[in-house]
Amino acid sequence: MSREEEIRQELFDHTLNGHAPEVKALTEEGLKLGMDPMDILFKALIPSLEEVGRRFEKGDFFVPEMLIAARAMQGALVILRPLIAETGAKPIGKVVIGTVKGDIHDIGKNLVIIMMEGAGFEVVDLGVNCPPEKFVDAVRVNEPHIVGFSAFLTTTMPMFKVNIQALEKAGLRDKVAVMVGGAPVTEEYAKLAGADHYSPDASIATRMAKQIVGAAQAAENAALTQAVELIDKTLKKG
Ligand code: B1M
Repeated sequence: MSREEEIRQELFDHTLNGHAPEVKALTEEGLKLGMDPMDILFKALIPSLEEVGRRFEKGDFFVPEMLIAARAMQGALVILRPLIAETGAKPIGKVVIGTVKGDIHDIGKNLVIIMMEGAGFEVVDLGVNCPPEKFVDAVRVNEPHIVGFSAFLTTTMPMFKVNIQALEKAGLRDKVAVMVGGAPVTEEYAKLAGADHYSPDASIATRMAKQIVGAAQAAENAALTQAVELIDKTLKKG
């Protein structure tokens, strides 16, 4: 087994057992050896948290174990984040995102943010347990292309619809694309809730966000061309 493979395995085991100092040290060692940050994330840290979830479901792990595993993962994310997210390029679009009311899971949401920032988006993070009014205010103030709702519990998924209704009530629904995601969410559920887009993971969410902004800009350009043509025609008539 190469040292890189050992590091992946050790990262998996130490995250599973919530050993934050080891996870931090292994992440640093892996990077020094030239390991890809995305590789560390998707081949070691995320699979480990998935295993935590499986053990919780089976009753082998309880909330404290989930919590320390999450903390260990977050320590690694602090190190990986600048390597994945900072492009220094001019923002290609704006996104407001938060975890819905009643839900305090944030690792998945934070990964979406890191990858979107890495792709050049300006992201306004509203944190966790975010009430509808906070989403509405942030959309009004920031005028984003996309507002994103994360929900990780079947009991908090209904907040998608509540948030969308709050946007409608505030007259903002047609000004922003709504994207939803989170482990228990499905495409079908997203449609039923009235969302425009659903994405199962952070990288698809980022690709989708680029398409949404591209389509919005194309529509803007078409409207501009139409306006210019109309002015041209009017001037010629005159
Ligand atoms: Co909780 N938890 N948890 N938990 N937890 C889950 C989600 C669970 C699936 C575990 C299980 O039973 N297998 C289960 C939910 C079951 C359900 O409802 N279907 C569960 C439960 C039940 C609970 C509690 C109710 C437990 C209790 O108290 N009895 C409680 C609820 C607290 C609350 O929110 N009110 C609870 C608490 C916690 C901790 C606080 C201990 C901790 C969270 C720490 C933190 O986030 N800071 C925790 C953890 C760590 C987990 C698991 C183990 C890991 C979650 C995670 O970070 N996954 C989780 C099990 C699991 O997911 N397998 C579990 C890794 C992450 C990268 O994946 O979150 O799916 P994910 O994010 C993905 C996609 O979903 C997507 O992209 C991300 C990256 O690719 N995505 C989007 C996310 N947001 C998106 C938005 C988008 C698009 C895509 O557009 C806007």
